[in-house]
Amino acid sequence: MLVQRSLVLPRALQKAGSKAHFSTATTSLSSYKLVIVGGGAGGCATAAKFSSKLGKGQVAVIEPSTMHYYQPMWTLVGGGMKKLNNSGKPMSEVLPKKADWIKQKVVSFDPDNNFVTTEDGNQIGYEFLVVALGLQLNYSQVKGLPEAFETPGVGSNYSPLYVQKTFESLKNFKEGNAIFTFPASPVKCAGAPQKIMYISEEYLRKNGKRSNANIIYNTSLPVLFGIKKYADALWKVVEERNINVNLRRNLIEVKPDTREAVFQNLDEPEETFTYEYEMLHVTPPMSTPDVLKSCKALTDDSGFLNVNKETLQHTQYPNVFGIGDCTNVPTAKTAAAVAAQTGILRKNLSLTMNGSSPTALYDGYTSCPLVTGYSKCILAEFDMNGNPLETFPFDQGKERRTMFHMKKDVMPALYWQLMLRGFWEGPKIPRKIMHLGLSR
Ligand code: FAD
Ligand code: UQ1
Repeated sequence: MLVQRSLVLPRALQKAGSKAHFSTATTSLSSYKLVIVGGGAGGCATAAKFSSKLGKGQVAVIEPSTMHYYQPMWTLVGGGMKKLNNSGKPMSEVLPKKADWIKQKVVSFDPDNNFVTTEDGNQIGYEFLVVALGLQLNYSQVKGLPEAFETPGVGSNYSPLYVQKTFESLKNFKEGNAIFTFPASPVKCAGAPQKIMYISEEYLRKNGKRSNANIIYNTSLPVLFGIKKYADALWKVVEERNINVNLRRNLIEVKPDTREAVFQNLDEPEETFTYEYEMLHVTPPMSTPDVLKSCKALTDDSGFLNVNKETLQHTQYPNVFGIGDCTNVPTAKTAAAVAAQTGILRKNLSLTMNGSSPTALYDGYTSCPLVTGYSKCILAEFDMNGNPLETFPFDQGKERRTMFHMKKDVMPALYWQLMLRGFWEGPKIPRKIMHLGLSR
C-alpha cells in the first residue's frame, strides 16, 4: 500500500550537505523510507532484510516481472539437466510480504528530488534508494538476432526465451561446427559462455557424435578466463578435450538462411571470419538497462551506477546505494557477489539511515562455478584484485564432482531459502572456519 507523505530528508543527509540534501521539494508524493528498484537477486534479498527491520509500509520494491528466475540454473537447463520451470517462481512468492511490490517499470530517476517515475506516470518518493537493476540483454546489437532464435541450431542460456533452444540444438546436432560466443561487453557470470560448451562437448561425446563435431569458442576477450589460476586450469581442459579457442573474435552477425555466423577480429577490425554452424550458442552484448544508462547523474561513462567500490554508497548521492550487476564495482558480476554485497549493504545502509557514515568494506568477493560437464566443476572464487579467495580447504583449481553437486543440488536451495530471505551473505564465515581463522 502506498502512503501519502511529504518528502523529508534523512538526518544523515542534512549533515552530509550532499546534492540530495538541498532539495526543497515539499510536493506530496507516494513515498517510502526505502525504495528498491529491481526485485532480482540483489533487490529481493535487500528488501527481505530491510522490510523486516523497518516494518510494513516502509519499503517498496519496484519490479515489473511476474516471475523471478534463478538464472544460474539456466546453464543446467541448456544442458538438459534441469527444466526451465524449475528455475523460476512467481515474484509474488519471493518478494517479502512486509514490502510493497509496485509492479511497474521505472522509467526515470530524479536523484536531486528523491523520486523515481514509473511507466504508469506515478512518482515514488524515497528517503533512501537502492538500485538493483541488473543487466539488459542487447541481442539486437547482433545483426540477424533475435530473429535467428526462431531457426534451428541457435540458442542462448542467458534468456528464458531462448535457453530451451540450447538443449534442442544439442539434441538435434548431426555434424559440423558447434560455436560458443562471448561478446565485447561486460557480462554476468563470465564463465557461463564456456560452461555450456564443456557440457555440450560431453553430451556429444556420450552420444557418439563427438567425431562429427568441431567445437569452437570465439571470445572477444584476450584471455580464456580473467583469473590466471582458473584460466590455467581451463586451458588444460580445452586442450584435453580438443576444443578450439579463438581470442578477440566478436560475433557481429547471424545468417540463419545459410547457417553462418560472422565474427570481427577485434585486433584488426576490418577483418571478419565467417563460420558455418550446426549449433550456435550466443552470449549477447549486455549493458545496464536504458533507464539507468540515460541518467547521467547516477552513472559513470560506461552507464554503470557510480558507487564507492567498497561501501556501495553512491559517489554523489549519499542516500543512494547500489547492489549487483548494475554497479561499477570492479568485480565479476555474479549472484555470489550479490550475496556478499547484501551484508555490506545491510550494515552501511543501516548506518546511513541512523546518521552515521558507512564502515563496512566489500573485498569484491565473487564466485563462478565453472561447470565442465555433467559431473564436474572448478569452483572459482576470487576478490576484486583477482586473488583467489577460496572457501574450501583444498585446491579449487581442480575439476571436482563435489563442487558440481554443490552447484547443481545445494546452490538453488541456498538461493531460494536463504539468500532471497536475507539470511545468506556469502561464504565468509564458513571460509574462516574451514581455514581455521587464517583466511580473510
Ligand atoms: P537480476 O537478478 O538480473 O535482477 C534485476 C532485476 O531488475 C530484474 O528482476 C529485472 O526485471 C529488474 N528490472 C530491470 N529493469 C527494470 C526497470 N526499468 N524497473 C524496475 N525493475 C527493472 N551467478 C552466480 O553466482 N553463480 C552462477 O553459477 C551463475 N550462473 C549464471 C548463469 C547464467 C546463464 C546467467 C544468465 C547468470 C548467472 N549468474 C550466476 C549471474 C547471476 O544470475 C546474476 O549476477 C544475478 O542475478 C545478479 O543479480 P541482480 O540483482 O544484480 O540482477
Ligand atoms: C554463492 O554464494 C552464490 O549465491 C547464492 C552462488 O550463486 C548461485 C554461487 O554460485 C556460489 C558458488 C556461491 C558461493 C557459495 C559457497 C558455499 C562457496
